[in-house]
Amino acid sequence: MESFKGLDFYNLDELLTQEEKMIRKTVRDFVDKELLKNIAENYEKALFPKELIPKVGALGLLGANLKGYGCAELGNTAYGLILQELERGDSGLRSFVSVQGSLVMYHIHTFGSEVQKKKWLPKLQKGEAIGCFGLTEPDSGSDPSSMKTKAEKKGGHYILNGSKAWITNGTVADVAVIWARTKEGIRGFLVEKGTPGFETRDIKGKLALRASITSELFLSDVKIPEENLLPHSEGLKSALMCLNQARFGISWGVIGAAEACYHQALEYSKERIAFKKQLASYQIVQQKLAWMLTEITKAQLLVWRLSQLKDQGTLKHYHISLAKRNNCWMALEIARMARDMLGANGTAYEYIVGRHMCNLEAVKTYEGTHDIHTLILGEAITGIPAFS
Ligand code: TGC
Ligand code: FAD
Repeated sequence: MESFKGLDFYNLDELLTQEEKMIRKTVRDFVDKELLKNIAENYEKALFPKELIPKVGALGLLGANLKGYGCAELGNTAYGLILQELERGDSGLRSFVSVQGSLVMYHIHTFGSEVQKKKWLPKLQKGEAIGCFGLTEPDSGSDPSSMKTKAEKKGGHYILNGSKAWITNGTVADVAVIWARTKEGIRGFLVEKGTPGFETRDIKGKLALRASITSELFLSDVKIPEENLLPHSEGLKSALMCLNQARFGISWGVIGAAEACYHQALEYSKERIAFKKQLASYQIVQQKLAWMLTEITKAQLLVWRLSQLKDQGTLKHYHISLAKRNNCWMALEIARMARDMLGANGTAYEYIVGRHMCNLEAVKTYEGTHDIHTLILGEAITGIPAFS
């Protein structure tokens, strides 16, 4: 089959700078050479390709849209294109880069002290340290405001008790951002690997994101110095601000997975013969391809505008919800349709569509489910919150 050339039905490349196109090409080549060669096997064996971490660090992909501390200081379109190309390969590596950059580094960058920034950001940027972001708990995902994890101030320390579930990178993280309830409200803390009372365990048997590490975190009388409180994090709002960054990246990223599925479905239907003719010659198949192309093009236009709004500082969280909700739905529907168009072959690891389809089920759920983003939009439209 032909190698991937991108999908640009509306000549949107005309809106990109030379630098943005060069960055996209660099990441596209990296994904082709380094990620795709082993991803089917990694997925089957449920292995995250850890060996790629120093490479994504060296390419400047971690925290790429942040300023200072060794970060690449790229614009938001370039950052989006990076995530798009990574997710064309697999949502797992894109998740790693999203969590490290948008949830952990952004969090320390925005709410941390200068000491915390100098200690962690350069190492996280190079991939020499790994971070995770612990918001979800076994009994609360969509509703993080009912978290049970507590942090009690005792002298110059905080004592943390509780647990977190479904945390990307949990068992390999050198530093965990832990959200916990204090007398003053919900705050973010840095808990370092090896701190007594802090244990992690991988979640096994996942159907989705198998080439990604997902873990449980357990905190039992974990004593951390008060300097590990993120001094500028204030309430759940600070956590939600981190989610905005990751949701923005996911809105871009899933377009890559959708493009990969479209490309494979198109190539397959041109080669596969049924009833003595190419599949691509049948009207039902062409209708499916036309629908896919239309939805991908609409999604590309959404994120292009989203990046403009982010660059000019006028982006609102409900703008991001519209794109996260639409683009995850679009990518998942395209992956399901492409899987179907490949018949039985679509269920095999040799083809990419089944893997993307399973991944996208999780991507639609994390960072706010489809329903939660519907409710966020409902509140933006009516002014009436309908979460509870
Ligand atoms: P609510 O009372 O609505 O809001 C509390 C305060 O925060 C403000 N706010 C936001 N601010 C910035 N960004 C946002 N997205 C915001 N959403 C709300 C809000 O205006 C209010 O401010 P103020 O000044 O009045 O205090 O809070 P709520 O408890 O009712 O919850 C709202 C809800 C349901 C939308 C929110 O909790 C939510 O988004 N839930 C979904 C949880 C979620 O997305 N979890 C993701 C965990 S991390 C993850 O999944 C990583 S996956 C790995 C990867 O990224 O690859
Ligand atoms: P629930 O909140 O229990 O929702 C179950 C169903 O109920 C959903 O369909 C939901 O839409 C619906 N629902 C909930 N509330 C309402 C309502 N008010 N009205 C109507 N319907 C409603 N979390 C982190 O903190 N850090 C991570 O790094 C992280 N990584 C993840 C990696 C993976 C692979 C996965 C699968 C999840 C990860 N998560 C992470 C957790 C993720 O954010 C949550 O799974 C997600 O927020 C949904 O929460 P839940 O699973 O508890 O579902």
